[in-house]
Amino acid sequence: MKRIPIILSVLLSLAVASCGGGGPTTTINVTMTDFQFAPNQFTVPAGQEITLNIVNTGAVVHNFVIIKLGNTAGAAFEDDDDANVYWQERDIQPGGDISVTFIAPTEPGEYEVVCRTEGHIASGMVGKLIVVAGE
Ligand SMILES: [Cu+2]
Repeated sequence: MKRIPIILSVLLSLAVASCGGGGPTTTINVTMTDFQFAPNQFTVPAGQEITLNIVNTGAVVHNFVIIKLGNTAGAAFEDDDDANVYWQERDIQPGGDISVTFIAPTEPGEYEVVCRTEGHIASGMVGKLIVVAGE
């Protein structure tokens, strides 16, 4: 009778170990359209180098701008938002694709991602970078 709890605990630990999918990734693939990021939510491990692969399938220039934790660009990216930029890749041309790297913030939390081209936030070019603590 004492074996049942042992078997259960083995099964439970196997189940926990297999739940790795959907976790943080060090590679982000994002497609920019007029006017969206697809996908628009990215989960990355804190402090790690992240490879960002961007394709712009839209007809206009787009940008990938990460806003510092606790800040927001609001309804429009203005000059005074520059001070709140954590990292950015600017002027990805229509039809263009690039691969760049950046270091994820060390502080876990939800960071706003926007396109700073005038009018694009209002048109829906916002996303979320979710930074999770490393293990
Ligand atoms: Cu844009």
